[in-house]
Amino acid sequence: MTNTDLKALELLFQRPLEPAFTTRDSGKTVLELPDSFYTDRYRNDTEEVGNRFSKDVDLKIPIQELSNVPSLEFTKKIGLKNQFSLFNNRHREIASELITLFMGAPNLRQFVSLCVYTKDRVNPVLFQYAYAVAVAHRPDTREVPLTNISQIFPSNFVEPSAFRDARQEASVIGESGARVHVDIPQNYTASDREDEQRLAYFREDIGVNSHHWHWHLVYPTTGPTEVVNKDRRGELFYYMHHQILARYNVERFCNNLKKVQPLNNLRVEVPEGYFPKILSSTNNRTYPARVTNQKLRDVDRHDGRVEISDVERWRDRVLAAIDQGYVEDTSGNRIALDEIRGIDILGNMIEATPVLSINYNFYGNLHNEGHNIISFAHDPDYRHLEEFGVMGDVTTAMRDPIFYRWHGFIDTVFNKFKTRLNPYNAGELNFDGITVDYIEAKIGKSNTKANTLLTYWQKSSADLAAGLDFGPSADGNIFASFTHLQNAPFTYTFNVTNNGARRTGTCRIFICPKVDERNQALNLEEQRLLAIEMDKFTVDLVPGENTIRRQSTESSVAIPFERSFRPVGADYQPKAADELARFKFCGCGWPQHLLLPKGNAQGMLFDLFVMISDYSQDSVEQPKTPNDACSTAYSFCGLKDKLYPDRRTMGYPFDRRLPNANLTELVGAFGNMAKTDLRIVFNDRVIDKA
Ligand SMILES: [Cu+2]
Repeated sequence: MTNTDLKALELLFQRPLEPAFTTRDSGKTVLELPDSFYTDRYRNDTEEVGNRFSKDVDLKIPIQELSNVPSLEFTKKIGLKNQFSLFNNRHREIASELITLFMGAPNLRQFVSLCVYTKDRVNPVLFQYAYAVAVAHRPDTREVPLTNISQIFPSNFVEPSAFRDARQEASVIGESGARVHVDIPQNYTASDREDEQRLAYFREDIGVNSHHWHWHLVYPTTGPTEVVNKDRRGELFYYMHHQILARYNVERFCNNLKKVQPLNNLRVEVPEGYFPKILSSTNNRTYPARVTNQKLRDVDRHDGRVEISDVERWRDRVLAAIDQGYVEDTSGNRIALDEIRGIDILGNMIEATPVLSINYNFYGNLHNEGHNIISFAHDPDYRHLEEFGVMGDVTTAMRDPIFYRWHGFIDTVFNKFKTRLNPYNAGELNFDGITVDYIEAKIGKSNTKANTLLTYWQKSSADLAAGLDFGPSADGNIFASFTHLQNAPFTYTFNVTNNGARRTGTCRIFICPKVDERNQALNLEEQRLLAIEMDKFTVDLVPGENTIRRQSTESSVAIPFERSFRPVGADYQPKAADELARFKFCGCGWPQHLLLPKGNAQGMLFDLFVMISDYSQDSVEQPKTPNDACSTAYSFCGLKDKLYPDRRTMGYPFDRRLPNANLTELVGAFGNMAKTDLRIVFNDRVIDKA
């Protein structure tokens, strides 16, 4: 791939609402379109328009004619100014067709041409989604980094009044080259009268929401089979969302709130209201709010229909299948829900993906349609001409407290299945001859106490200019500062004795809360369901003593802040291949700054748990596809073009019941496990990022 191709692909992520012929990259680069590419609006002035935008540019990228001009009629059901939703069946089908079209472009140049041609003719959010999915999955765009969604559509992520300030500042500062810093306030969606507001820092975090978008981009529910049918996709749907719920519930304990109440009854009023305040880029309106005590109703709109009774029927069929221990496919064959494949079948069936569900007509579309019913609660029959609320959009759904109630319900369904399986037995848990003798977690500085970890507020800034359709001609100058939770980096140290020959183990680190919001001790079953995965990695164990050290920043679940907000624009121009690899960041992964729960001022108590399992039972024979530099957060996101790199079911050993009465007995019974008390202390100070 040449740098020009790379550049063209990168430019398509910028300024999503402006026509393709306008300059990008701080006015330095322009795409030169064939006349036939101009939409009707500009067709008569192609020369004038073309000249105007190519005057002072450094780089003109000529775009090839299309060998095959596609009909885009099928996209017209989503208007250019409509909201686009991955939960909407019709939207998903259109997206799937567009992805198929993009995947089918015969070569890279034609792919670029096709995307440039399509960009100004379809809904901009639909385009960005289908384009990103294609870039993430085409073999010839492997090297192209995906731009973080918060940089493409910043208004979906931050308080809109900040943009007014930015616009003003930008016009004053103009082209002086100075950086505009805009402060994004915390706590703008509700006051402290609303208890749920205590979790706003988590729900409205930019990293959390962009992770969620990215996950659903890597794991779409519809599209060409090679894009949808990924190894253990359904299981990962369960596990990634299960971990989000565990983290959210623990975060609630830290803030003196009880666990989320699963939304298992759609017929009663929903006490949690939510007023998002953020703007949709496509129609410049705020996302609709949901008032306190809103009743959910059947949805009957031109863009979708679903009855609450549909969802209830699917729910009952899914639960019946779990109770019976098997599902029925479309020919009536019974397929057992066993320990290995059962969870994967259920994941694809409950989400649901029509491509992979074992019986889409019968088990329906439980999770997605729940999102729809909730997201249209304010205008279920379109009488007020309102679009969906934040629950209808994967970039914004996690902002709303009800997301966790709905997913809390979905999670209880999966947990019911897991609880029906036999508890793990000794043979499935032990690793003969391996003993973990000592474990600790310690903050880097030498004078700190072991097993006391620290969280605080940090003020960081991200460049959001690429997605802003206003401002000085110099992009890359608008920085938004926002305050988010942060943790002091720490190191795990484990001493392990190997009484056998040299071998490999998988080190699995979790933290489990010891008490709930009332300071009541949790039992093993409760701890198991709230266990937070912190890290997973392989270790080489020589005979005798081994000391294992691991940095918190190396975690297999998280990606660093810088990776969530990769710089875009003119300054970002990697050239050599190795440099490219270094820059090749991908946005799927839990944000590192939320790796630890907040804890509290007194120090919230956890069990730090480590287990070393037998790698010969864990390892997976991988296909010989090239390694992908960016996929470090594999626990939640898998590996690109590879199998999920751990043969055990996800969440092992906490995904099934355990044979002991409590965690102390479990660790006592198995030498390859150990635990220690861990305290997470929250320091209520804001520290500027250096
Ligand atoms: Cu999701």
